[in-house]
Amino acid sequence: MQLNALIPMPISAVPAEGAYALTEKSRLLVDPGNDELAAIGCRLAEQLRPATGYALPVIAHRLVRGAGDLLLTLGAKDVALGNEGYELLVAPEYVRVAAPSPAGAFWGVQTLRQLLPATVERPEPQPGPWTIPAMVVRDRPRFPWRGFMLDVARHFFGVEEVKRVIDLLAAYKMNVLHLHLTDDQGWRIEIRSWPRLTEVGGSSAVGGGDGGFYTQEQYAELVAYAQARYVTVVPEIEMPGHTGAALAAYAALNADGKARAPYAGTGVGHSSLALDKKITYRFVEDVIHEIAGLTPGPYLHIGGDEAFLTDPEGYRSFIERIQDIVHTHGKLLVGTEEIAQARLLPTTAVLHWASGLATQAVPQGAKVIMGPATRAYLDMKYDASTQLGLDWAGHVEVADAYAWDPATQLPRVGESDVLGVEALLWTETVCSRADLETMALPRLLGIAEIGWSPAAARSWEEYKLRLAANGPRMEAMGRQFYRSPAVPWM
Ligand code: TNX
Repeated sequence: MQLNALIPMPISAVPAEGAYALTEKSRLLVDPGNDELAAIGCRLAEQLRPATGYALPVIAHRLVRGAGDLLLTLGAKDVALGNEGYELLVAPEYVRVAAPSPAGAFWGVQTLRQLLPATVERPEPQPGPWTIPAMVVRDRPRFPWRGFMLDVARHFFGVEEVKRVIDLLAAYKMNVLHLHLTDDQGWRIEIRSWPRLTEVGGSSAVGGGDGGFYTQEQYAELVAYAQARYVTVVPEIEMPGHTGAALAAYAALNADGKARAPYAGTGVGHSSLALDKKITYRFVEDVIHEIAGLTPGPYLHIGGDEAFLTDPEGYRSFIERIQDIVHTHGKLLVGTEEIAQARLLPTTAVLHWASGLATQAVPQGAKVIMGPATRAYLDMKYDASTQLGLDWAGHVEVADAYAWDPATQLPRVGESDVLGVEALLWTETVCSRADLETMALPRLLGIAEIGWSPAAARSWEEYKLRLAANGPRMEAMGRQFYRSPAVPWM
């Protein structure tokens, strides 16, 4: 029963005799001497305590296990599990999550959570019982990049809201949060050497709202929160287009030396950094320097799309120059597929969203992240009756977001050229938590599965039943979601 509700579907799950029960005597036993594993155990205990009401002590000790105990161990030496794989043994007497790495153990714990009744996600005591049918799960992801982009520039989302997003990503084994931090309508991250970026650029939003921004302390808190959940934050500072907020903050960045007015509309392609001004490169250097310092992860994203005000040659040399700056700061570049028109380093990755330009990245050795707008843009309306959202890429029903494969999207971009998948939520029409969740859910779960589960095992007819079974779980987590008529919700 619960096995049929897992998302993403594991590579293999073999049922066995009997069932495990979590009880008030259960303890969480973790390998001694490993703080990271102990932290994963503590987080699991925190998640299970409210609904179960059990004490669930976390004990870093190789104790003889007792009935009902949960074990987390890095004892799995199986190289086939890779960096993020795990083995989950559910026996009548105990449960053991074994992985070669803490990340794998963390993903194994997420599977374990989903095997418990959905009510375990509720914030207040529930009757239980907390049983799981015995089984052995062996699992690992298909792609290393399983991403979600949140546009905090068009409408701002504060620290608590983004933490809720991180919780959601982690629950479905997504491991990249790409934050679109700057655009025409807003600049959302404090840059100490250029304070007007947030003083001026932070105070606008689509529709003329209040805006907002993260101080560097707040941003660091978000990054740490994500890191503790094995989610890498990829910051995006968009350039050379989509720079209206910076151009409003600093007159000198404009080609004509005049500050632009703050922009609250939803048009695109009408702003550009001045590619032939020296100050532009000092600005980019300073910003990348500060952002790199806030980023433990390997990637910095520079956007690069819809740079309609630049000529092709100027655009190419600008991107190459920025790529060098990012590289000099010890980071790897990510951009939209337009940057593949420039000379790319083989460590660079490009996002495919709406053209075939990503194919030009592959002969250069660069990798492709698949986020086709017709499948993975969570700001597209589900159908004609959807209140929020846009429709320039068509309607994206829940089945459309699920029934596609990253390795067959573009000619000459095959499995080994693909770094992973990304679901993107642009927020021109998305203002609140409810808006965010009803556009992201349930389509995000489909993209999570595409990034994790083998293609051969996937079919919409089977998936929609698991998705239906996930309805009560999303509800128990306090999430809003779109009840597509194509899904037989329970
Ligand atoms: C295109 S996707 C854009 C965004 C918009 C989005 C709306 C991309 C790289 N550029 O600036 O917000 O469409 O769907």
